[in-house]
Formats: sequence, C-alpha cells, structure tokens
Amino acid sequence: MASALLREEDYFRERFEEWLSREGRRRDLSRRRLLELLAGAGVGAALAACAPPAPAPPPAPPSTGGAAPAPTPIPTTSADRPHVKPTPPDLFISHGVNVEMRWERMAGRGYTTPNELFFIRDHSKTAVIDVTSWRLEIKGSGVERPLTLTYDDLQKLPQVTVTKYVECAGNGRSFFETIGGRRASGTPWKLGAIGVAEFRGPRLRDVLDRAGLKRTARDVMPEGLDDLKVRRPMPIEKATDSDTIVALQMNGQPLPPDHGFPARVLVPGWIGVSSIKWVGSLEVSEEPLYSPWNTESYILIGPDYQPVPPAKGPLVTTQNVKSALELAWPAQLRAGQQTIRGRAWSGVGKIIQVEYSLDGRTWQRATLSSGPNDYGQWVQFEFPWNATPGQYELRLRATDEKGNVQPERVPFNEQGYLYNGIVGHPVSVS
Ligand SMILES: Nc1nc2c(c(=O)[nH]1)N[C@H]1C(S)=C(S)[C@@H](COP(=O)(O)O)O[C@H]1N2
Ligand SMILES: [Mo]
Repeated sequence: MASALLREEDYFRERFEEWLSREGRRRDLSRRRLLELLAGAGVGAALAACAPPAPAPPPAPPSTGGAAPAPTPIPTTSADRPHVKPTPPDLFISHGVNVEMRWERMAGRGYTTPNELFFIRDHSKTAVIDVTSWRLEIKGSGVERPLTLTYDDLQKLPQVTVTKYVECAGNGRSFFETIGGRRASGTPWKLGAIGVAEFRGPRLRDVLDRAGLKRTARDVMPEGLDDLKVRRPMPIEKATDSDTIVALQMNGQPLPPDHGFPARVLVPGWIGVSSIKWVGSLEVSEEPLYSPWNTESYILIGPDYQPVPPAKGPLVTTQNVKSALELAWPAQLRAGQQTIRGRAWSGVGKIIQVEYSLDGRTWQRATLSSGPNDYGQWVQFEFPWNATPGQYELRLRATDEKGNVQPERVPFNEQGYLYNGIVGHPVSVS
C-alpha cells in the first residue's frame, strides 16, 4: 500500500496547488502573498482555509446556451470527508468511506434512485476532476490508432439513455455472518449497495470505434483516475454490447463527482466494480488483460472454489437474483391492513416471480408492477398485509426468467461476494 499512500500525498499536494491558484484568483492575490497570509495566520487557520467549501451543486449541462454561467467552484474532498455530496445518516448507513442507501428511503419513490440517495463505494476516495483538462485516452494493441478524446468529443457522439443499476459485488455481504455464521472480509453491506439511475452517454463501442477497433481486440480495461487507479478488464463482447456506455449523465444531471464525474463506464448487469468511475483511459488489447481487481479481488475464494490461474479463483462478473423491502432494518409498523413494497432484480434476465413469507414456511406471490423489468434493472412489487401486533421476519424469494431462484444458503467465499440468499427482514408490529 506504500505506493498508494505516496500517491495520496501527491494528490493532496496537487489539490493544495489547485486551491491556491483558485483562491488567489478569487481574492486577486498572488500565490506568494496567499502563502504569506497563510503562514502568518498559523497552521490552524491555514488548515481551515484549506477545508472544503460546502458541497456545490454539479455544474450545469454545457448545452443550455445563453449567457455563460459563472464558473462553479471545483468541489473538494478531504481526509476526513472522502465524498463530495452530503451523506446524512437519515439517507445512508455509513461504513466509513462506503455508504449504503437506506431502503426505507426508496418507499413511495419512482423507479430510479435519486442521485442524493445513491450508494457510494470508493476504493480510495472520490476523485475530483477538472473537466477542462480531463482527457480520455484510448490505447493498446486492439486499436488501429491510439487517440485522446475530450469531454466535448464524447458529447458529440450519439448519446443513448440506459436505465440500469449499479450494484456492488459485495451487496448483502453482512449476511454471510449473520445468517451463515462466518464473517467475510470487506464492507458489511446489508442490501443497500445498489441503485438504479438513468445513465446517458455514448456507447463504449462508438468511443472505441473512433480509435479504429480491431476485429482481433479481445479485452478492454477502463482505468480510473482515483488514487488507486481502479481498473478491471472486460471481454470485447461485453464492451461492445449496445447497453455498455460511457456515462456522462445520471438522472438528467452531469455525473456527480462521487459517481464518476466527468465520465464513468456503465457495464449493466455486471458487478459494480466493472463500472469504472472517473475513467481516464481505455486499454484495448489483443491479449487477455489482468489487474489486481480480476486476479486478487472480485473472485471467489473458498472451500467450494478452485484457483483459475493467474486468478486466485473464479471471476465474478454478472450479478445474481436478489430482492429487498422498502423498509427500515429493523422496521416498525402499525397494526392493520397495509401494502408492503419492495424491488427485485437480476443481472441476467427479467424477474418473473417474487414470493413472500410471513412465517418462513408458507409462501405467496407478490404482485409485480408493469414498469421496467429487464436484466440489470429492478422491478417493483407489492403485497397486502393485515398485520397484527408481534415480531416478524418477512422473507422474499425472487426468480428470474433464466430460472435462478434466491436460495436458502449461499456457499461461503472469503471476500463475501454475491450473497443472494433469502433473508428474514425483522419487523415489529404494534
Ligand atoms: N475508479 C473507480 N471506479 C469504481 C470504484 C472505485 O473505487 N474507483 N468502485 C467500484 C465499485 S466496487 C462499485 S460497487 C461502484 C460503485 O459505484 P457508485 O459509488 O457510483 O455507487 O463503482 C465502481 N467503480
Ligand atoms: Mo463494489
């Protein structure tokens, strides 16, 4: 990790320089004068001066026309606040750098997850990128002519809207311990490491075509501009799929910094880490590509799995079938007739059935909404419940069109991926 720490120092130095020049311009002071003021004011004030400003709204879409808007200050993160957007406890369950959405906050909402409620998973911390100097590099043996694109270039390509989820491979991980009795390493998510958004941007294949994608290309590896340079290859088939895009927008806004501004790759149906945020380069290769994220992590390691050299185990790619209730964990409900709602999803196909159980033995079918329901999406469902006072564990069992059903038990894997077993949602009715 030493090199990552070194990069972190570099990061802070660079951010400090950036802050100095911005602050200097704002107050019409030279860099030197600003440094003198900071030195005179002592370390405390200097640090206070470096503290991040209140989170600014994302920049307006560049296409609005009219008078040039006042430049929006570039938001920053800090050592104790790794994110840009607020992550208040009434919206998120905090796991330190990673925050999951509270499912009860999806109750009564429409199909998508608002940007303010969308979970954040950062391997290091949110990278804050200046779009004017940002470039997307396309390189490697799989393209005819390596190329560098600007934000503008990407906006000029045909744009498509893809409404899909991003879900962490570790979503549900805590249940390996609380149900399976064995703790897995990693963030102990409940079920809130998922969100659906309307992503918009050019298709990845159109972006790659600009560099002359060869027929012999095999793997594509997007790399992030965050401290750890998170990167994970995918096969050319998935990279050129019509739903795989370079997202520039999320729910009608430019991507928020925490979700990858200015551009993130969106790889629908695949585990979250495939959807690289703050993408800075795309390596296209005629040979298979490797990174720590497909040899060391995001693979299955455990008694039921064999190594797949050079990976330590089978690769995790597509997401499995899961479901959740739009209720607090644990939930408190008033007795009486009511409607219980939730959402179910699968990485490989639409959901064809959601069953629920109030007693863990008898199952009934919930009603699926007629709204969106495809691979990489969730479907909304509901069922009526005449609740009488008492303690309950509500269970769900979703089935997708490929016949995948949520199981009773999930075989353990050390890093705790893909827990999709049936869970008892604690509910007390009074
Ligand atoms: N560059 C970069 N991309 C990244 C990550 C990261 O740390 N760095 N985290 C990945 C993981 S593990 C997940 S689950 C998703 C989370 O996306 P979100 O924070 O927008 O919800 O982003 C993925 N893309
Ligand atoms: Mo993840």
